[in-house]
Amino acid sequence: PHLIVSYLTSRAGGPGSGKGTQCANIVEHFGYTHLSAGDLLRAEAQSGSKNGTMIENMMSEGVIVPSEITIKLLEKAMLENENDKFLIDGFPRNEENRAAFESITGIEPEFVLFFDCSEEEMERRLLTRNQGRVDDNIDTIRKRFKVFLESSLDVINYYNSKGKVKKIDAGKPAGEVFEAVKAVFAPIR
Ligand code: UP5
Ligand code: MG
Repeated sequence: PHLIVSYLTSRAGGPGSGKGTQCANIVEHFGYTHLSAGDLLRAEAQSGSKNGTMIENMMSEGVIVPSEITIKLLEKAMLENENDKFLIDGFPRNEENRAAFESITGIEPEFVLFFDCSEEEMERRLLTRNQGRVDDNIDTIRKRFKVFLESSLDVINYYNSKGKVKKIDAGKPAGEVFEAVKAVFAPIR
């Protein structure tokens, strides 16, 4: 609607690959507004809205919440913000999410950051995060990995075929990962 997005980046790494961590760095250095689909859904679940319980249950099973709910939250957050540079974290998670978002909003990402990390390392990170997330237990973590491989990788493949994916080795310490991220953002600053 009344929104001009000059750069919309969406990021798609597996659970625990460091999306949230690197988004915080990108915001600080490059002036983007960070929109984590997972954080928006967690807030919606806690707000006691009519979909709250369903969202909470779906997240504790590691499954993908219906597109219309997530897209509405993302759209609202973009409209409420004056920035025109958004960093969308953890969305789209499947091809249906992607197609629905693009057709409803008319927005396509400038590029997609793919944080490539081994499952062993992601599992280690999630099990030691300790922030009380309903999905940071070994059973749900395994389900999240399965959903990522079965559904989310399709989105990476789609954007890769359009030449939009920037792959980052996310298995290194966070500071080194950010050096690689900076190299992607610096030219478009
Ligand atoms: N850490 C980070 N980087 C590190 C590094 N380089 N070396 C060592 N440690 C590192 O990091 C995870 C932990 O690792 C932290 O303790 C961090 O300090 C450390 P973080 O930056 O939080 O990783 P991130 O990739 O953001 O992990 P997250 O768990 O948030 O990823 P998910 O993709 O699982 O979570 P998200 O919140 O995006 O989604 C959760 C659920 O919401 C989904 O399973 C799904 O049910 C639902 N959802 C939808 O349905 N639709 C959506 O569109 C989005 C989510
Ligand atoms: Mg996150």
